[in-house]
Amino acid sequence: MSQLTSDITVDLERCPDNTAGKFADKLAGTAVESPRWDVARIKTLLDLPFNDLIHRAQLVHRQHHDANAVQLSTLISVKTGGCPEDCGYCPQAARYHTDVENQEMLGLDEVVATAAAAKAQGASRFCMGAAWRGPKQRDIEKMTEMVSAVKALGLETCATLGMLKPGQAEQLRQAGLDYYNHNLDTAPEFYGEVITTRHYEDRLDTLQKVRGAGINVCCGGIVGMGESRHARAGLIAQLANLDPYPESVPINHLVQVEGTPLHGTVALDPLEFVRTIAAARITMPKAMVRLSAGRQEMSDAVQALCFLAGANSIFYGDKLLTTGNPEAERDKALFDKLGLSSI
Ligand code: SAM
Ligand code: DTB
Ligand code: SF4
Repeated sequence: MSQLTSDITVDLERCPDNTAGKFADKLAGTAVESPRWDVARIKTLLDLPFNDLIHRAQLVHRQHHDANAVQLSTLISVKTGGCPEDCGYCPQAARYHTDVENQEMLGLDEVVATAAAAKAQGASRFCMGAAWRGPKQRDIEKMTEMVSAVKALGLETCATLGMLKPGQAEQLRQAGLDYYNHNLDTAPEFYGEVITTRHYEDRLDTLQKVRGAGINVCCGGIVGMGESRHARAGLIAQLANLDPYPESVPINHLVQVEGTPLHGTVALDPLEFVRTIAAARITMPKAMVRLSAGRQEMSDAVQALCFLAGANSIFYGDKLLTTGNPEAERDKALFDKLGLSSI
């Protein structure tokens, strides 16, 4: 074992759960909480020989999860297109010319029927997304009806509606919302290359509102936007150092959509994506790590490596919000091939 690898091993054994780095540093009589995972430590993880990294991720994964169980989550876009924001990856931003057609908010019946069908297909979680900068009060009222009705079907509920104003998270919680998805998307250093109409701080602020209302935090990012490995370490560090770290961490691979600024970005080596999943698993042991957007373009072999690296949830159903996702039949065949069970 290399010196580097054995250092990391020692580190992880000392800090097997979300306690890494929580050692008080008594300097001049002042107790200072050191960051639990600084960027350099995560970069060291990402730089490990691939087999060592995956081995570490498997050890952590098996300590906290059933290694052969993967949660199925279905997505619905309850309000599509026409978004005022400028997220460089997003086909729903009004300012980019993509094939996405704007759609008014869906009605309650259609959402409930889609959720019931997803449950019948085996999904246990249902995530409702809207192309908003943030919801207006009348939107929240409709959303709370949807959340209650989906929850009543016995599904875990998640919503991703953009930035929240004071009081909105509480209303969603009261309706039965289990998780709120709001991604940091990338490292602070790269963020400005991708989005200018809202700031990193705004995102952290919404996450705090979600946490404050007692809703589980679902927060992750996108890989393959032209960022460096150092920036991927920076994203994972931001997520892992949230206190507590998110219960749910979606790792998306950029889906390149014609008309968006990030269309044409040089493709990322798929093994870099797998490494990012492994780093998420190691640094956030108990979280659900979700292999999210980008699976349609991934081989079965790369997806299998993602599961090996600690991913334990996928989006299930032939559409994400506006882009494609593998057909349910392809996923069933993949699960059979890998001996995975769905939860
Ligand atoms: N409008 C809300 C917001 O941005 O918070 C909620 C919906 S937004 C589409 C949810 C997340 O989807 C984004 O934060 C981003 O991480 C992800 N996403 C959007 N377009 C993507 C793409 N082309 N490839 C990968 N992930 C994407
Ligand atoms: C997340 O992190 N990924 C999902 C979910 N949260 C809402 C969204 C992926 C969207 C991919 C592009 C699209 O289909 O429009
Ligand atoms: Fe709007 Fe969300 Fe797309 Fe950004 S990611 S443009 S906020 S829908």
